[in-house]
Amino acid sequence: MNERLVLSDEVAQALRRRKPVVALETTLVTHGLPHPQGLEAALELEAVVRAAGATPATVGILDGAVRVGIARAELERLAGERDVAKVNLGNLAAVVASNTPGSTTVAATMFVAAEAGIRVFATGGIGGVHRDAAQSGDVSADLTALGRFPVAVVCAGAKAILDLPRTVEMLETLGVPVLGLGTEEFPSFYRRSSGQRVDRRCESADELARVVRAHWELGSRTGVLVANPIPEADELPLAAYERALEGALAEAAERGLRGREVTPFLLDRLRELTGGATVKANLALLRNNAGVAAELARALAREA
Ligand code: PSU
Ligand code: MN
Repeated sequence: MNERLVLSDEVAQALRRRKPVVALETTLVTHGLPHPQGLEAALELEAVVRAAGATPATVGILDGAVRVGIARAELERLAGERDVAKVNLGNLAAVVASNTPGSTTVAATMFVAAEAGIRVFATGGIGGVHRDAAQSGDVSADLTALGRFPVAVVCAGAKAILDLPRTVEMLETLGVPVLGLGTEEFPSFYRRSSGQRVDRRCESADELARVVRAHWELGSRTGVLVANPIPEADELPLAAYERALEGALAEAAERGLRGREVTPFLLDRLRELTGGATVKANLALLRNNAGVAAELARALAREA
């Protein structure tokens, strides 16, 4: 393989033995959650994946290499360092070449997972088409990656900070199947509903695995999006959430924020404006997604 891509012994062995492996991203650790909750979340997600019978492969960039499966001390290092780069498809090479630490977004993690031969990946919510995309042109590279790399991404939909109808349209344009686990609706991260539809409702990990497998066996090389809604008990109350969202979006516009800083800014303002409720919801949906991803990886490994 590729010497810039360093697999931990555990991940390498699991892949060699065709055991179920679940990739995990690190941007949510460094940019999506406040310190030290990001680190705690990363460790907890690894534990959830293990408890469900799969091997976690947390992806990050350290010492000039992309690491697939990072040890606890390294994760602590990444979470503890300031100025960790948020890495997507465009700046990956620059961060690796400059020997600076980086955390991988959904886009970069999908790319790395595909290169490493990992088929399943759990995150919180994907990036998508931003609400002001008509002016700013801001469309997340997560969508590009979904259209390009054959990895099943388990998420709670896309954050409602985005333009969800246009995000769902774009997934269709890219030919990415959107499968709802126990739902017909595309979830909106902190909420179970969005008014948008999924392509197909599935009731179990086995059913998800059948569709995912069919997609790739047909010869498609795109990703598959598994939309797993936040548990009902963990949803944010709608009114409080909408108020906070309005405030956060207005502030981002006022400050003229652009590019990679937009999503972390909005997440952080939502946290402040809801008194930490968004972080609690975020952690709940992350755990939920890690569990489903592990089950999906196991179902895919069984059929292999
Ligand atoms: N979901 C979360 N927290 C996050 C993100 C997603 O719960 O921090 C991150 C993911 O890493 C995703 C990125 O890839 O935000 C999208 O950023 P952008 O909109 O700049 O593409
Ligand atoms: Mn963007």
